[in-house]
Amino acid sequence: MLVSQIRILLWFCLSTLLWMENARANELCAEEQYVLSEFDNGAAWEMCWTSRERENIVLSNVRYRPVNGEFTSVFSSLSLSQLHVAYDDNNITYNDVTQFGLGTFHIGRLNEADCPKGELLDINGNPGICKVQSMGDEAYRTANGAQYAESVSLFSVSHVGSYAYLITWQFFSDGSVQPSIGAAGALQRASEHVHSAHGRELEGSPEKSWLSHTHNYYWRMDFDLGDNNNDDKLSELNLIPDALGRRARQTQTFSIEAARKIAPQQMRSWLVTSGNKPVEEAPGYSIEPSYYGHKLERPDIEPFTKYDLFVTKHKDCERYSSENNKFYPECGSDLLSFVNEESVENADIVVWHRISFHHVPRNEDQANMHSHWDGFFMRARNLSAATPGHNGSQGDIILADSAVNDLASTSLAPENNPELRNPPAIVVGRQGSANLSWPLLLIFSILLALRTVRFE
Ligand SMILES: [Cu+2]
Repeated sequence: MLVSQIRILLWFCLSTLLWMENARANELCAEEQYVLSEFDNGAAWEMCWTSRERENIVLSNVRYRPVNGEFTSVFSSLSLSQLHVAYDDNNITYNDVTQFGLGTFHIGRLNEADCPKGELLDINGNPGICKVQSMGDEAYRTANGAQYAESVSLFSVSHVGSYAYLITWQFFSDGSVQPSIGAAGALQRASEHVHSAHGRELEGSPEKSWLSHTHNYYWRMDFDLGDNNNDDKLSELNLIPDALGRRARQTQTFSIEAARKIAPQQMRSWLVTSGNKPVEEAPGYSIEPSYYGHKLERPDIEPFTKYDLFVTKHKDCERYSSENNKFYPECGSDLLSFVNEESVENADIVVWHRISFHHVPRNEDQANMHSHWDGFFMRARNLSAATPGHNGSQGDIILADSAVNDLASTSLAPENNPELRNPPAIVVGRQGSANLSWPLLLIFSILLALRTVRFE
């Protein structure tokens, strides 16, 4: 009798906890579009996804939970805002997102072999997204062992013409984010001019030349760091060399909309920060153009191609980096027209970034092209006071037991090294939720035990 009463009580608790977990998902989006990934170091990402006809995957309500912290907003939305492909003969320019779209029937149907160790998510009833949590490569190594760069990736494949684009968003346990795109499929265009300087004649493909072209990938990041949507800032970091071989750091914060160029000579990067603290101290992200070997500039034809990074004041009708007015005639045509001196102070800002890949066809591109990966990093900056997860207790997990004993009297021991002692996570804002995993596990265990009792 007592056992059945306990069981009813526990089922009630279990239902309540499950309801609370679902309520958490529903707070942000429908359960089937909600993604939560928790990592060994205690950090986590949560977000919602949707598939649009033009952009395909759009992520929204993207939040990070630092080690020892609570969930806090990072982006209100992330999307690919254009796939601009300019051919070297300038006979044609594709704007794949607005011309064809990456969603609906362009979405590749994935199978388990496409998503090893991952989970397939359905887009309108078909498996179209692979979500995979990965140990990744080494994040860092100490004298006694390695910690791996845990991450969660979402990718989807869009077939446009002969190309297949593997569009990927990767979120790391240290709070960093890496958008990337793999260009695969097959070559698209050939010219009948066999010796064209704009292309190459390939083995087994006589009397034509396959044309060189530039893939310009444009990402749109609507940053919303912390609770306040209107206190994010974009700053540019330049390191200016002098005749004595030194470099001085210069930081400029933009007060109005701006269009900027990648400048490797000045080690240029950009910082997105939140709140009123000085830029150097404020929590945020550093945008690093890691793959900038090529760059398309056609100022006479498409002036917006002169620039690589833009900051604009958020507008719903500014969604595509080019051909925007095809769908939103009330707004500008391209990124450069969005930059029209509006203030970005105390405003919701959107950051746009372009990476170019110039593709000279190779014999090896036929019949199937290997994926050529391009992307960039948004690295967590000032989100944690020290290496995330490498605090005293986590150190014990990383290090073997014997190693911990060996270290007890050295400066590497957590108690002797202030940097290793519980570095407090800096929380950008508060959008907390209780971690319900433990109570759920406990109740499940007791219920299981009671089941066993009954069957005996
Ligand atoms: Cu190509």
